[in-house]
Amino acid sequence: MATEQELQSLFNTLDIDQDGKISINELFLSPGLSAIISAETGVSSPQELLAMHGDKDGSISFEELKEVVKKASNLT
Ligand SMILES: [Ca+2]
Repeated sequence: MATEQELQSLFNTLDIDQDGKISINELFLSPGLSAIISAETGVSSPQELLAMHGDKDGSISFEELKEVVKKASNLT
């Protein structure tokens, strides 16, 4: 379970180049954090998260991430 604030904080930490999107490379650079996001969204791996919900360029925005977490009912 996470609040939107916690999710935003996670997102910012993962978004190393701060372009507002989390890329597959950034997920690989922070395996611990990406595992948390994986758990929050109910998918088995960050890679799957990007494949299912990310943009065509293989990255995911905060809004997209938030939607996925909402659907997984983990956003308090
Ligand atoms: Ca980024």
